[in-house]
Amino acid sequence: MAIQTIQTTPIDGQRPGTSGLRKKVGVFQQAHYLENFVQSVFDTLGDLSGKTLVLGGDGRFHNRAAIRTILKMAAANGVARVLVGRGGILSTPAVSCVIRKYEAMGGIILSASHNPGGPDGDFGIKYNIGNGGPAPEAVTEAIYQRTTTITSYRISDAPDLDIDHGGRSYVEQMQVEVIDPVDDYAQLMEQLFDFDAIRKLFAGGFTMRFDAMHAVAGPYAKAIIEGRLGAPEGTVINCVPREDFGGGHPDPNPVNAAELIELMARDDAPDFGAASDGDADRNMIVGRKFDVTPSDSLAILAANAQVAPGYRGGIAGIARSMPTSRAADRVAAALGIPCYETPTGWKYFGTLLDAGLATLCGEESYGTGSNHVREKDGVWAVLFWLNLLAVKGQSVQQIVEEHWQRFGRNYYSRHDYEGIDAHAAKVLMDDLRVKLAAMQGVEMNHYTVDFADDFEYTDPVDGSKAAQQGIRIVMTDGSRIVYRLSGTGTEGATLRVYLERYEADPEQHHIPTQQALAALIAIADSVASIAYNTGRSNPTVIT
Ligand code: G16
Repeated sequence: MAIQTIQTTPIDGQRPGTSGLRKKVGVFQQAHYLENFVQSVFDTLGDLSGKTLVLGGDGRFHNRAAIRTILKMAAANGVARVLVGRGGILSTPAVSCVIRKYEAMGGIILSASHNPGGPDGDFGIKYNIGNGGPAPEAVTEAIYQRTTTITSYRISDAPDLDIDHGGRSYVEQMQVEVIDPVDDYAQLMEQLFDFDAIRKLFAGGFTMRFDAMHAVAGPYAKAIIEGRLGAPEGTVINCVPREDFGGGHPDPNPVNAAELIELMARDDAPDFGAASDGDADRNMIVGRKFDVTPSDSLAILAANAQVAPGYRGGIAGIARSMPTSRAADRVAAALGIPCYETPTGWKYFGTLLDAGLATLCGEESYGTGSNHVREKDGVWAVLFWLNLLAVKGQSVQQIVEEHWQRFGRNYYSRHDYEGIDAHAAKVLMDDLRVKLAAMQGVEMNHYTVDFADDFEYTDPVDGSKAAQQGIRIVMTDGSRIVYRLSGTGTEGATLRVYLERYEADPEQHHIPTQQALAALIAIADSVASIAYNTGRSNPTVIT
């Protein structure tokens, strides 16, 4: 075995987005592409001697090849030890859990999350720091800067390692420990939730369907929900991770998880439905004939946190991304705790969680989590709901409707225009920015604009700043329209339009969502000239 230094030149476009570097598989397969990025990560981290790294991914196409390369590069860069999930498998929240448990310096996650996989699909890589969470902007920017000046990378010429069986081996001086992907995570879940109560729920005939969408949540959900909690076999479906996610789009929303939604709409539907995404950090919660929005899910878990043993002592605060509905704010106000509003991206929650300011966090994009790890966590959210259902003895619908009665309902929807021309998207956002100053007081469709701005954030813990995080038009009654460009897509641009309206009157809580938001939708279209700018008369996806 020998360590080789390979000459290379910078490759354009390696700036990480909302959550790491995501590109088409073909881009990652180009000579030196992955290596340049990984070497830039190692160069940014500095001295790696004596340090432990965690490594794993969601099992998508190119996962194994990337793991082989990264192990050889880690060894050549002086890393002391790598904990790698068996078969290269570790969900994003499991990486976070393992980093924290074994006090690793950080971890490398191979995933493009909810983006489709396979040879023509997407691949991604991101670095998580020692608190278990995504590297903050300052670190990802330093990595990017390094990719622009890189001239060589180091790699061992050792043969490929067997990662399909547990145990220890060596690459150069570096110890590699192949770990069970599920064990550490399952132990953590057992500490947080009342597994006895959930076991009794299933023993009493409660029925559930968890759609793992052929992605990495499968092994976790199967081992915990069927294995440890006694749900009947078949409760977890599509549970073997496949390199192409079975050809599907592993994004748990009512559009992409249509099979589950159809099942849950039947008279004989299970009591509870759930799904998660490619790397198991997102979740969708569904009742019988009843979808729960991610924003409501966050608010409901926060309002009922004391049902779970891990949160019995109360929660210190809630954090939500700016476009997420303000349902959680009402809960925070009732509990007398703060609610923090951050830019989109889980990385912005890290400092709040570390400082103990927030306990629960959530995003409209089907992400919910807490201070147990530093990533959003799909299986965690589903277990929290199971704990809640077990304690309350009510249906999903009853729990949500009772919540609305107490706090009011925040009607909420997101309209996505996917794969639009990147220049057209920029023009649309630039035009909106120009209009902002003149919008205050303007009346449209019975709404009056209270203020309009481009969201800026100053982290209350470390003072770091983020600008241009979404254009918001806020009405005098608190209704909102928010426009953002996605930071996770790999083709053209995706415009997201977020719509929210608050309704206190329980008599008005059962209007179909798109109808309840119709006036705001019309305003959103006309203010941004969406059809004109994008050439699209309808969104690609409505959630
Ligand atoms: C990532 C981030 C999330 C963010 C989501 C959507 O999720 O971790 O915090 O809400 O992207 O981002 P965008 O609207 O920019 O596409 P994931 O599940 O893809 O890692």
